[in-house]
Amino acid sequence: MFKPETYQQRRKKLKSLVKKGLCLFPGNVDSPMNYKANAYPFRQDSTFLYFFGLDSPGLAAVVDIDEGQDIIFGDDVTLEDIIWVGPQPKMKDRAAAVGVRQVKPYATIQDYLQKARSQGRVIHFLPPYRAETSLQLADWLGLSPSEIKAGASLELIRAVVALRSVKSPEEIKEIEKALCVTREMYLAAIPRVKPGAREQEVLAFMDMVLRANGLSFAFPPIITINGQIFHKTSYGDTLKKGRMMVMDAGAESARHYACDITRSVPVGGKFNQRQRDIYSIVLKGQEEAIRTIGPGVKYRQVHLRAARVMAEGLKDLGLMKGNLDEAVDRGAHALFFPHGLGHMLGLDVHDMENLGENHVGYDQTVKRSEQFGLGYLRLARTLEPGFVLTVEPGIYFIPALVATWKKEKKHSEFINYATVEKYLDFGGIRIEDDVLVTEDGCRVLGPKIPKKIKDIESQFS
Ligand SMILES: [Mn+2]
Repeated sequence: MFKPETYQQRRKKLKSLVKKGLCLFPGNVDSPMNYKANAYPFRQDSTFLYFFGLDSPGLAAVVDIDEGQDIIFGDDVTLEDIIWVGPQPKMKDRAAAVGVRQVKPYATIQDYLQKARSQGRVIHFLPPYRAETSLQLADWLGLSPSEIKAGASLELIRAVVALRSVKSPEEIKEIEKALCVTREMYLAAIPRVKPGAREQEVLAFMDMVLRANGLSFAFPPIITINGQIFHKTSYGDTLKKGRMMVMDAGAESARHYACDITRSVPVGGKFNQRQRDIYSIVLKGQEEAIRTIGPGVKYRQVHLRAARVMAEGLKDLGLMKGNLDEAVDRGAHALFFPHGLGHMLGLDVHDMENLGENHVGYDQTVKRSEQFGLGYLRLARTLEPGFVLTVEPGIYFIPALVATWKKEKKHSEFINYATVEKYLDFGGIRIEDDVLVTEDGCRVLGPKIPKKIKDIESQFS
């Protein structure tokens, strides 16, 4: 946890942004895997962590704007709990550690909320993403789960997004701690990318570093020689020379801040000419994107800049042709780069995505595009100092997408399908780093993780 003042300050700012009523923050509960006592690893709700810091199931909290007070609802452990899980600090002391003086028994929250409702006060809550939370809110507020879904407070969503989007120095430190461990993970895993190994063996080396540091993954890692399948999270394929291993993974810090790094490594450690060509294009796109980032810049522009630079490289290789400004404007590059350049990063790897991507990554002036590829951009809005985001361009050869576009003669004035078809066994390459927007530009967070071709090759001996 941070200092109590950190949480007090955050709640104070929340009170200045939400005009009246009370803000209700249900914590997460244990979620059973196959029976109640065999639960998934507990992960506290990120917004609850942000305002109240306490990292255990069975808690809820209220920021009462009207009466200017903060309350945590939770129970001290019973003797039975102590027998099974050992002694725990008192709720009163736990609450004090996050600057909260008022603690009430968990069961009293229903009466508290009913009283507030009977007084006609507004109860703000965020859209729940777990069924248990929906049912809990429905029960507390006397609404149906579908009414809960529709009843989330836009005012609270906007306030939370405004606060959580700008990271404080202590939050950035957390992300960088996660990045230090993530670097170790990559240094352990990269030399294992050898022909004959399985993806899961490479993953095991990352896992070992994580566990030895007492941490876990911030999201299910992608460790695959089939990088053209974006969210492939099975690890059974055998590594073969000529394939690129795409590794997209990140540790979550002890205070639950995420990081998100991707490195693409040739199986066997030596880039062949084709891999060198495509890798250099992606790296150039990423470096140019990072150079473009700064306050006041729209992230959609950064995305399009990366796309334009990569299109140039693809044209040099004979994969694209024609007027590239027009090609990028019309979305032809999305054959190779169909996803967005990046997303916000913080307590969640896709930060605050549960509050609605359009509230986090878009604003009044930047609306989501309907174009294939560009429309997948999670973050498009104008950047501000304190934002932390990922920069992750990629080039992929997705056989089904190539076949469909070719058949439709889609963008045939910009794409040399005959040449593209020679790359259908290539897979994909993505390079990702985490970047902090500063007052005058940006800073790549964390220690350096091998990225240049020679630095990757030198990891293999
Ligand atoms: Mn990412």
